[in-house]
Amino acid sequence: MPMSQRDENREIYQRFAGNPILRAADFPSSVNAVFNPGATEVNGRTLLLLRVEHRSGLSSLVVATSDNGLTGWEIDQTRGLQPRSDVDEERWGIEDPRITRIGDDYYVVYVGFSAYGPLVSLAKTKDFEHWERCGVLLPPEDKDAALFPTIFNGRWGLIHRPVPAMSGLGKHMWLSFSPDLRHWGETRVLLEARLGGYWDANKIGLGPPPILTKDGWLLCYHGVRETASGSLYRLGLALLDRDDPSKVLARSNDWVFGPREPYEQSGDVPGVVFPCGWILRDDGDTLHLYYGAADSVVCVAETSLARLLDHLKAEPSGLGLN
Ligand code: BMA
Repeated sequence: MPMSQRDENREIYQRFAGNPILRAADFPSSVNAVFNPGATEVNGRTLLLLRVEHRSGLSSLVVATSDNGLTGWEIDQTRGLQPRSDVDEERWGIEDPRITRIGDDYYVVYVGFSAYGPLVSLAKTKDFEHWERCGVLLPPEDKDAALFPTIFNGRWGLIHRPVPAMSGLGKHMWLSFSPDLRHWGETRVLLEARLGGYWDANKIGLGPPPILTKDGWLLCYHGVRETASGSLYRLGLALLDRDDPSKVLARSNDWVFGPREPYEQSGDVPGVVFPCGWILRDDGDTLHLYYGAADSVVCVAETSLARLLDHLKAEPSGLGLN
């Protein structure tokens, strides 16, 4: 894809020169912002499930599609998911969808902004027009959740990020399992936020759903650094065991993607790159990462799966693969 002029070879992700690919002005109606999309493929086209923040401040999810995943986006406001205003669980909107495809079914795990704080909910669809709501999976405060596309010994796996009462000790990524997508248990910490001066100290959360690779489950996660001028959201990588995803095989020491361009540095929340979806293309190596920039617009960056795995293997974290 045509890259941004400023992307040098040492960068693992190459930004698309046409970023942002979608913004509020692209909507026929007046909306505040469009960001943090889930991503998948439907009938050979790229489909983004956009978080659209209305001028009320509340968000809903709207479909946009494109033939090549980069240009020619068509927004379809008849498809997507609206919050249920008649229930407490979605009182203040729905946000940040992560899409996991299993066969012809798309499982969308999203954040419900409930009357009691953010929680994790699930809805199922085949066409992003007709939906089966599966209800709340985990109570507040919890978010940044996605399903694995595989069943582990008869159990579904879900990565999520609860905020416990003693969250001063760190907001970590957790893993839970369920036999039926309703009852969740076997809950344990999966990846801890680091401490001190690290880029991912104190608060981390999953980005897009895990991708299965020859070396295990690849994770992209965000780390939040608090600075004098606000929070900086940057991305790191981790790798989990294919059969037992509670085993962390590798984790990047350094962040691999962070806010840099003007559209990432200025907006409603400056200094944020926040991906909820990525798509591995048919060559098995090209990976498109779809992310919200500055909580205002939607962007895409490209990388190579092999390059991400090589990066993880070369990390000095002591968790390297052999
Ligand atoms: C997180 C989520 C995201 C948002 C990010 C930066 O907590 O709420 O939706 O993009 O903060 O504001």
